[in-house]
Amino acid sequence: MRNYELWPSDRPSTEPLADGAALLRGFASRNAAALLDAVREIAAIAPFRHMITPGGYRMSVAMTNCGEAGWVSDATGYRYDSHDPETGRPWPAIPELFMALAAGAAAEAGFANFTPDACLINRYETGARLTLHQDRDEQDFTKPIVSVSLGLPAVFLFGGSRRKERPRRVRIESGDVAVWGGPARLAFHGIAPLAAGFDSLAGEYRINLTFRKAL
Ligand code: MD3
Ligand code: FE
Repeated sequence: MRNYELWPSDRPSTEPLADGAALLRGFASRNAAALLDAVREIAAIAPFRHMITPGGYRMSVAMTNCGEAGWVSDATGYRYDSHDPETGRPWPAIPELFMALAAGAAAEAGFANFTPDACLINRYETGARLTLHQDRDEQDFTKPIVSVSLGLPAVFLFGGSRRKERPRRVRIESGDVAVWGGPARLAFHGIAPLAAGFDSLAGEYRINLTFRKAL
């Protein structure tokens, strides 16, 4: 994997989303091309696949991982696994550029020394969506989750700690980074069905990186 320099944002702006959650608009925009190059290198080793939910549904979002632990779903449930079940090989390492970006964004939002060991990579095509859920397969909920949006824009659904609370809708664009920690760490969230479009770097896709401390 070639090494890329982390470029600082050219238009820093932080929007508070909720207690513990911040949206860093454009935080990753100058690194988008390098991040997408790295995603292609990862996917050459651990290909994108549509996982099956424990309920037996094929997810519309295609996924892969890098890091010591990768998030997987199959008929037996959700888990973090050190190996890719499709290839039997360990997940590729998290590139230095990813680590620097995740730690930098977390620090900007008030979470010092964030060292993720898992990076789930989601690929959305037209119509793909993620229904409201909580991320609770990780060991330590005091650590934040950092998410990086690349490619086509999307509508992020951000609810409360109970599923019945009606979610807010926030439009997110390529280069936007969100940090979810503290009281927001277990908030329900999802992605509305992706609208068709074309992005000069990612083509017909939206790519999302979520950095987690899973182990
Ligand atoms: C809010 N991914 O992979 S990232 C996921 O854009 C996931 O692909 C979405 O939800 C995506 O699990 C949204 C934003 C996100 C991630 C974790 C959160 C929002 C969160 C944890 C708590 C609250
Ligand atoms: Fe999630």
